[in-house]
Amino acid sequence: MKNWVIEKNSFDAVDIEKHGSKFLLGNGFMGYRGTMEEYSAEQLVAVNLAGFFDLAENSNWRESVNAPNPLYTVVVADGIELNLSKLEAGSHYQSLDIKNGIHTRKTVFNVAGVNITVKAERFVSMARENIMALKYCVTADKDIDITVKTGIDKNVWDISGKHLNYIFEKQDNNYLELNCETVQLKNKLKVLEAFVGLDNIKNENLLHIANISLKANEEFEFVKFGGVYHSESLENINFSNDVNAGYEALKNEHIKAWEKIWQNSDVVIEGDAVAQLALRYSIYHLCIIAPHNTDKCGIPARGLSGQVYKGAAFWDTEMFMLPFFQFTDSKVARNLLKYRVNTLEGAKRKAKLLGHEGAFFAWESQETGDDACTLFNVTDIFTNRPLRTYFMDKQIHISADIVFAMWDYCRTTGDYTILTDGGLELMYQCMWFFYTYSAFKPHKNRYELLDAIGPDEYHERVNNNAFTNVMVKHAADIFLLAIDKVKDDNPEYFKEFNIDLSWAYDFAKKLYVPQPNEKGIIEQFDGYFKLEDVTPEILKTRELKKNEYWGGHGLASTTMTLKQADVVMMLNVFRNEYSKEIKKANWEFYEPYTEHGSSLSACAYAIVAAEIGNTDWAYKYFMKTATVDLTGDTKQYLGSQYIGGTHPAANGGAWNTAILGFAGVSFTNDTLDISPRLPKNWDSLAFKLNWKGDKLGIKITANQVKIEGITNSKVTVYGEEYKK
Ligand code: IFM
Repeated sequence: MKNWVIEKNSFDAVDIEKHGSKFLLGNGFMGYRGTMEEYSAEQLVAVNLAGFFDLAENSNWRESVNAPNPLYTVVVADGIELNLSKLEAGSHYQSLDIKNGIHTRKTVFNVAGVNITVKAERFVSMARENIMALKYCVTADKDIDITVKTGIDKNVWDISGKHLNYIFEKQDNNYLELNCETVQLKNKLKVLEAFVGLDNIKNENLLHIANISLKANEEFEFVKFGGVYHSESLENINFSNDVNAGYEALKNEHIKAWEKIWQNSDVVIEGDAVAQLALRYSIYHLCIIAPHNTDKCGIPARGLSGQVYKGAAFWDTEMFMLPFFQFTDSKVARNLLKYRVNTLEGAKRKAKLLGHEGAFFAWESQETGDDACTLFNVTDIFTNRPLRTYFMDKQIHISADIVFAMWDYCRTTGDYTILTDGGLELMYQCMWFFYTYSAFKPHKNRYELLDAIGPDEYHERVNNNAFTNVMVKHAADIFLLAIDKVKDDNPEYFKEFNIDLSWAYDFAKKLYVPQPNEKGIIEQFDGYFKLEDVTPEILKTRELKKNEYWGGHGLASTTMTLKQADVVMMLNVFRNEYSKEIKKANWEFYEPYTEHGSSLSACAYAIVAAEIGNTDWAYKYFMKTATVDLTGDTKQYLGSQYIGGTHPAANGGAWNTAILGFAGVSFTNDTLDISPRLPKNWDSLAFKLNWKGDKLGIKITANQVKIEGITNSKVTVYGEEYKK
């Protein structure tokens, strides 16, 4: 592995699924899986679209739509298709250049005693979001006749059924067009394709077919372009201009767009090449799925690597990815928050549907904000029956996570306009939801949050989950601060909120916040300490079947084994509010019980480990997080539900660990503090941060912190005002 390149020098069919995610391209509008040009649905090719959803006939849930693949290309020689998944190759190389967002492959096939080399390079334009391009080159060591078939592949990989009806297609000489409609809402999708460099073609079933007499050692090369359009982009199609710009010009502007992205988001680690690449790779993944130009969609939990988790956005965005965006690309951060504002009506509908008031945001959010999460979200491995899960109706912390994230965005960027752009209304609706959801216990003079699920999804319907209660308490405080802020900054707008908010003050004051016991441990929820004292290792020995689901009424539910960081997640989020002793006690207590069955877990343990000075563990968990999509070493099934793909929350968690954990970046309302504790093997760590309008350049070495770019903001190092 070079510093910016992920590569693989061999081929094994078992890696097809994993490599589709590992070598993913994307630009926020669409993702293109790391598959070979000749692959089709069976090899899990996907042009996965952000924010475009459908419900297939006879399916239980809506999912994101995969578009037909306009880069499909295959060579046939001596009647044999040069398809890596079916034909043994003499050699094979695949790479992803994460600096420039470029995928390449080089495969040598042997057909009838002739070595035929296929080389291809492709990118999904970061400069023009509807456009992708491919350069394809074939050579042979002896003269041979070949046929090139290239066009739009209508054979689309779908997890839950067919989503597109093909309405009409057009094929001119070097140009193909496929017009589709989604099954449920009849939304339109258009896929265009064009090539340059093929002669004497015949067009058949959306394929250009060219017969070529290849001369020994002469390169035969052509380029092609794909355009994918839906929603607003249908109104501004400029495909012939894009094609006329030419491959190299499109590639150059794409590279320039990436250069701009890395200028703000790169993090440089000296002394540890493996961590460096893993962290850059994580950042790459965040950038290829970011909604750069829209506030109509969130970031799917599996990025744009496919339809897993229905292409929906979870709390993953606010709690794991948003810190990266708010510090490096505030436009994307604002888009993400505005998307939540735009889906507030859906959150209100969900609350109403479940008999609540206010706004209960979707656990799995698609374009309208109605919950895509079903009541039966896991399939039982033993009976193949759907299992009742309570993720949708009880994971209430989601509404508080969003309030928290919005305030964090305001404080770091100094941009509070989101509050008067629907943000304050969102906060109000969320807090009204929590207030009306809570139970007031008169004998204890406190509000409690009963019947909820915290981050640890193995324990459903618990009372006073510490993470949830603390998060909601902060959201309640934030709402009151936001009210004051708007009152000061925008009295005209505030008039709308000049209503009786005494309930909100009372709720913020009296909401029960679980406290550490005499040993300093915070109980994950009421009664957790009374559960059977069993760790994941022991639980594993009780399993009857692989992929058995431990949640619901499953193995973990009566034990202390937890799926993912819960109390430790809380200590990570609110790291300034708990002492080192409390953090240490809880980290050490909960760590043995944590399965890390979710890729969201390790980064919380990494950051808190860094906080308590346990840099070895911090490093171990950091690497687990940062390499998750490189190794592909994650759970692939939840019950019998396939959950493979990329892991954006972990990608965000890797950045968070480096910056918030190792660099020790934290902030209060007006001050950014940097209190580093670098891993022993790192010589230095350098990165950029946007802080209240300043673009800070920070470099940390063993005995120095150097900061550039402070103009108006306040920055401290280990609590002392920074002096040059
Ligand atoms: O949001 C997470 C959840 O915390 C654990 N299961 C997977 C979801 C999507 O990443």
